[in-house]
Amino acid sequence: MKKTWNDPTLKPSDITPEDVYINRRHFLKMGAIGLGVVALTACGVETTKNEVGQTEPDYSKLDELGDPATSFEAIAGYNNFYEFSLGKEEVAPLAAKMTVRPWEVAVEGMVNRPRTFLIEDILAMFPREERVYRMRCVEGWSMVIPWLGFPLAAILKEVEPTSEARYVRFVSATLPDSMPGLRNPAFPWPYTEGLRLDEAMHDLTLISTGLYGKELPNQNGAPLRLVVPWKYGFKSIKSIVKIQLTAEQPDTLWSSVAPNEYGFYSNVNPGKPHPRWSQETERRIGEFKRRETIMFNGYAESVAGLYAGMDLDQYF
Ligand SMILES: Nc1nc2c(c(=O)[nH]1)N[C@H]1C(S)=C(S)[C@@H](COP(=O)(O)O)O[C@H]1N2
Ligand SMILES: [Mo]
Repeated sequence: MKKTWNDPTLKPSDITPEDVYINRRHFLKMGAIGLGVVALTACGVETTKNEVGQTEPDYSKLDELGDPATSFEAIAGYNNFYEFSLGKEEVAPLAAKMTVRPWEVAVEGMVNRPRTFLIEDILAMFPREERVYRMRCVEGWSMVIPWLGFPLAAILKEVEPTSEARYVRFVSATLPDSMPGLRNPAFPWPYTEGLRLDEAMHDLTLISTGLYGKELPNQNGAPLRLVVPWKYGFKSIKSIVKIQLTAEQPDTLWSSVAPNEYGFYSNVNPGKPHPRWSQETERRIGEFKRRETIMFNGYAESVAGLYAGMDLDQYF
């Protein structure tokens, strides 16, 4: 029986038959290598501003679907971080001026043991592991990123959420001296995001403090950012200074800017078009051809149960 896009038991294999999947991957792999060679021939070995999206993926780091990690140059050179700039390739040079030490993160609200952690405490207390995750931006591009981090659940357990806590709210730093984008009045700064507590406690949900085995580049949200791989990229809030446990669903920056376009859940869902564009396909940075977007970004087996019985058209 054919499953509909919002069937919580949907798996990637239900959407793309395995044989098509493997052939397409093989084709794309060859395409990516081809592009890498073209880029080298045309522009020399140095990675220049205009070719970050064409640098070769790292075939020594694969996600669990067998896809290679996007190049470090692209991950650290093509960024959304509106506190700095709306220009993806302008973010990294501006963010280089952000100071990420000292850094404190307050974890507070409906918890028994509120605590302000120094970034050094966090690095010492929570052992980090590498997780190779897909990241799918709501704009229609994606990357595969080898994060270093630890489950958000570890830090939440440390502060002991009370029985009334239902949601987690996250707040980014506002550093006017280094973040010229804060002067853009189109956005209600600070950048805020939120998760339901069970989403926040899910083992896939990470606090990342690094990537490619190194410290997090500033432009990727140093010194610590959220990573929620089954949701659109904007949920993965950067440079966090506050984590609050709440009873009510928190407002988020994007849902207050455009509530009809960016819902609280924002699960990757190829069947739910953005009001202004389709979400059925995506451009994997470093690849030539667009590929199909997968329900819950390919993590349905682990996370669909969180939304059992929910109408994903209403709770988008
Ligand atoms: N504070 C903050 N967090 C943010 C953003 C932002 O503008 N400000 N952009 C979001 C969006 S739209 C995406 S796609 C990802 C991009 O993460 P990356 O640059 O590490 O790939 O960060 C998200 N987190
Ligand atoms: Mo995004």
